[in-house]
Amino acid sequence: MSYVIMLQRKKLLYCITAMLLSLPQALHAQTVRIILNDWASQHVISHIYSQLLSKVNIDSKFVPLPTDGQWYYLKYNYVDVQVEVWQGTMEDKLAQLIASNDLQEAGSYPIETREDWWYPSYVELLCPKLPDWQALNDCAHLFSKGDDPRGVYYTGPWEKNDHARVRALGLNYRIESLPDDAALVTILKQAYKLNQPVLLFNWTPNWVDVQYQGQFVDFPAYAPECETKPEWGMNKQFLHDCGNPATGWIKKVAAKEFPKALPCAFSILENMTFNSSDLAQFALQVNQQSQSSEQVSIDWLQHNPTRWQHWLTSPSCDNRR
Ligand code: TMO
Repeated sequence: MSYVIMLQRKKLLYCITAMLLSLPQALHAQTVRIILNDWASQHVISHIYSQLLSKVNIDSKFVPLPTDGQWYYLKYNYVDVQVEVWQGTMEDKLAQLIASNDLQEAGSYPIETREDWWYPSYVELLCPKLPDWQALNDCAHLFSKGDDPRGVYYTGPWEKNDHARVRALGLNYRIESLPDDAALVTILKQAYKLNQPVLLFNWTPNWVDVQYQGQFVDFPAYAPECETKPEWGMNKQFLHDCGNPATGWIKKVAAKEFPKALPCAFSILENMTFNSSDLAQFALQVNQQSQSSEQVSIDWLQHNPTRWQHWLTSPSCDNRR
């Protein structure tokens, strides 16, 4: 008998300890932690979301994280939201966390994306068989630098499979990884000014759509098996003998607990939507016109009340405005 009582006491003690331990967590949960990655439109939308939250009296803060590192933080609830998850660069990890029920999707934007190797149109005068990827090796010298005869492909911190693709497709290229979109912008602008061949990671929608003419390289068409079954595709030994999806999605995601913890904030995330020209315009203002992403977000909210006002009107936000 006394043994049972002791057990129950112990249980109670555990309960109280657990409650005390989770208290800071619960208080903390009121501030929405928004992930900032490393390209312009993602920054602008993060700022817009933060300001929408402030209109319903919800605090938020930004947590800078690389795309690769963000999944751990989302899974363990150290951050709440990522507003721009692109298929071409982030599908693998996203799919894993959805499959293990560790992440909450919050809808897609009505946007068709592409993220892949890209060159300005004037390069085709020197390498007319482009955009076919099989032209790349014959034209490697156009993109080489210094004594190394291999072509150079510039990319950012996002794309994970380039080395594997270079190997699987036998490309005579080396990869230079740059820290963020601004570094890629510098390379592209410089080459464009001098009409020099350049091969770099680009995506659409982006400011480049509005300012420059260019093409994505056509690699063998993407299929999910290309990344999971070595025997798929032209190289029977290696994965990644294909391009990125030619029409990819962009999704919004949240930590698993977020919808329950802050239903109003989650409903705003779900309602918030942007189209291709919005994203291209955001990138243009930041990457080309040197405006801060915060300023771009303030301007957008000022000029587009009819777009966002109804994003704040879900019943879960009723007592907040
Ligand atoms: C994820 N990104 C837009 C940089 O390709």
